[in-house]
Amino acid sequence: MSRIGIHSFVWSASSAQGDLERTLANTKEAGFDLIEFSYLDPANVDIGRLAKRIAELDLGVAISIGLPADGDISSADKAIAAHGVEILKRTIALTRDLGGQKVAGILSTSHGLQAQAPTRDQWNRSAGTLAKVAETAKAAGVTLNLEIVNRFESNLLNTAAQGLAFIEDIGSDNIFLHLDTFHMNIEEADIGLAIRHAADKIGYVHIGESHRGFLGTGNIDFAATFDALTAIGYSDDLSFESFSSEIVDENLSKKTAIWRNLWTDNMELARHARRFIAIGLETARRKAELVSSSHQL
Ligand SMILES: [Mn+2]
Repeated sequence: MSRIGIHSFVWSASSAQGDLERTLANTKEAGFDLIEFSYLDPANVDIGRLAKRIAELDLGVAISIGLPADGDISSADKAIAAHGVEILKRTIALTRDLGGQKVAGILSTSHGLQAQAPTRDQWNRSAGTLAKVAETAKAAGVTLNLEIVNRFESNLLNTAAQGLAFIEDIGSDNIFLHLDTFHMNIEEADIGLAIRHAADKIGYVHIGESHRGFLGTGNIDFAATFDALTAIGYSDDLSFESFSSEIVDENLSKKTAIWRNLWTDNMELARHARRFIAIGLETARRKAELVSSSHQL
């Protein structure tokens, strides 16, 4: 059974201890199994206490980031690339210290609109670096899950097939794909077919609507998405991701172009998403049972 998670920015973009603990309480109250902290800045956080609270609430935890322009591991600038490695290593350690097993997000390049086409050198530099970072992650009991995002947010990996080729080049068994329905809806020929194609390399999934608001109120074919996840036997984590101008993170809100207020009541949004994903998965399972049942007399 997949754990159903929620992106922390549904609740708050703050890294203050009180806000983080409220985020955990809200996550539990809305019925989720896992919290995905994004850009968690540990400067003013008692990590031991936060880890204890996560364990007490019986929640899973994952951390997602997008590398910044001055920490792009695909850069030819050695100082920039080294800064990226430092960020990745810090994120791995933080994930481990919170009791988590997954680092997700845009890890192969910087997050944001690029003015240049990608190059083979850029690909090779990123792959070579990730091969080493994957070993650090493995020693910490953490996997790296590369989020495949649309063309406006990265120039290197925009489809699951590109991600598979990239992982093959890296040659590590500790790197997986982090797929996201919002991005897949823009770039993939077919979300369901792409999920089936990537099958056993999928380590993390974001469930987000085409406008990033309430699930089912946009144009994403969630029935096909849940059917494909069921068909490949996906039992790993699925997290709901939604953004509104209601919760603003200076960095991420701009990079992801969150200009509209798509919701104001985050508890209502979260409870709806939890039900939507659970019913979607259950419906897919029931359909799969029906089509495989011979109903022999
Ligand atoms: Mn995402």
